[in-house]
Amino acid sequence: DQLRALAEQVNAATREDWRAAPLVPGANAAGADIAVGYPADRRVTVGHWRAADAATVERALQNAVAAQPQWDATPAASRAAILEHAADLLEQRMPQFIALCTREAGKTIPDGVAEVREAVDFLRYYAGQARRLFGAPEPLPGPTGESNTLQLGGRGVFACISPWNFPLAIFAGQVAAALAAGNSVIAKPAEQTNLIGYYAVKLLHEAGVPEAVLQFVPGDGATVGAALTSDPRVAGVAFTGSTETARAINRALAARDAAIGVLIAETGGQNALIGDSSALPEQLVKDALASAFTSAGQRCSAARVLFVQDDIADKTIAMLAGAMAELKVGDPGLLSTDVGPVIDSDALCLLDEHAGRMQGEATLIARAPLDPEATAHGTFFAPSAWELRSLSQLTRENFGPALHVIRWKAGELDQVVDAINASGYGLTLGIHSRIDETIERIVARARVGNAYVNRNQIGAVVGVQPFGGQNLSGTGPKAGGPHYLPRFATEKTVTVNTTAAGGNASLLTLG
Ligand code: UN1
Repeated sequence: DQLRALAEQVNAATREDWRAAPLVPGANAAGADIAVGYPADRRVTVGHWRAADAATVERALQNAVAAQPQWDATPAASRAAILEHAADLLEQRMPQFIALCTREAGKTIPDGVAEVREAVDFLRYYAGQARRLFGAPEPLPGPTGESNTLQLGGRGVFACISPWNFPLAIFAGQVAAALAAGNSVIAKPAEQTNLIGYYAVKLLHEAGVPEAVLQFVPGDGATVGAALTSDPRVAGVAFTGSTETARAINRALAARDAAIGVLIAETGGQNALIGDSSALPEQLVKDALASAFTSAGQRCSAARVLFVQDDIADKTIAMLAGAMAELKVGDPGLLSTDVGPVIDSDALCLLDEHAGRMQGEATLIARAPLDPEATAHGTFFAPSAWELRSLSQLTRENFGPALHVIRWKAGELDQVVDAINASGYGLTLGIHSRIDETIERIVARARVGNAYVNRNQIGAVVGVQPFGGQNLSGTGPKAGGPHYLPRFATEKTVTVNTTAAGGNASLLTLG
């Protein structure tokens, strides 16, 4: 009932004239308008945006450099209060932001709710952390006659390059951490979700972030993104997206004739779910479905491969096929929809290509039905599952509702984990087992960032399950964890001799 009432508010907040343009004080917003189509029905235009040109990016850099010292000198508690005010505003405007997520990103309404909640959580979490870490730095232990403190401050200008799959939550997480730490921010969201980025930046301005401290420069990675990451005035980049793009950003940050910029990247995954013969089949299938197909599989945390022990495999596969036949694929604005569209036609092409390859190499387990009328004009991919012989048949992350099943036999558990590690990715891992030794053995051997036991493996909660991977899956530190915010900061150790004598109390005492 609550969700139904919210859905009505979302519908009432849905508009077709959303507009985004660069938010850069002193720049002219010239250029052509680019139309944004509804992923569920490409004939519908939901809004327009205008890209930043080179002069606008240059102006944004100048503004950001000029504005940062004052923002850095603002007490951390004041910065935190602004971010907390933004969290309150976002909560009040949940229906509008869910409407934007549905119309621009094709998110279902429950996904939209989770998206806004996560954004609110990130704003409050980093605000709270900034109060503690920046407000009154804890004195370090040291000898008498000396005071030692570690003081945190902003690094300078941060570029926040956020993804379309969490256009509000990850955007808010990156921006909140960078701002809380005393940086000025230039936000360049993924092109697919510029409307959400624009309205989120406007909301942060309304909450009190100065316009030169948080600027919005929409555009593509090759021009706007590259202009930012190759510029020596940018001290660091927060990025979520592909491993390949993270590599390119890292090269750009190192190649500049300036300090090597900091990269904080969350990238892809080839996430596995392991079920052994002690797993409860209903629970395993339920969690496999949720992990693989929620958000149309467009989460880097999503399960891509289910490793099931052979003695429960037939039953599990039959139940999976049965459950997939019941999935409702269609308009994300309807509460009855389980799986919405994928983000755009490029994403659909890659998935279709993968399905074509699987046809020759794997056994189809199930494809969820697509209602031709509801899906004819959108970028829909029918949730699909195939049985594979080995993980090496997957050569890339398939970003969408595509699940793969591989059987394993007793005695092969270590090989299964080694194969998962050998993919090079290390983001999430699901384990379904009732045997403690098995669970411990898998957790110890797997090189992953987030392991989930007997539950689904998506939806990490800020501050509760710090999120992020190893190896090809990212640089760390984990988002929503205690070490993320300090990575956006410089550390200055300040040692003061509190006596009238010269010398070095540390050496005298400890040396
Ligand atoms: C991503 O999909 O880019 O745990 C990462 C989760 C989310 C994943 C975010 N926090 O499902």
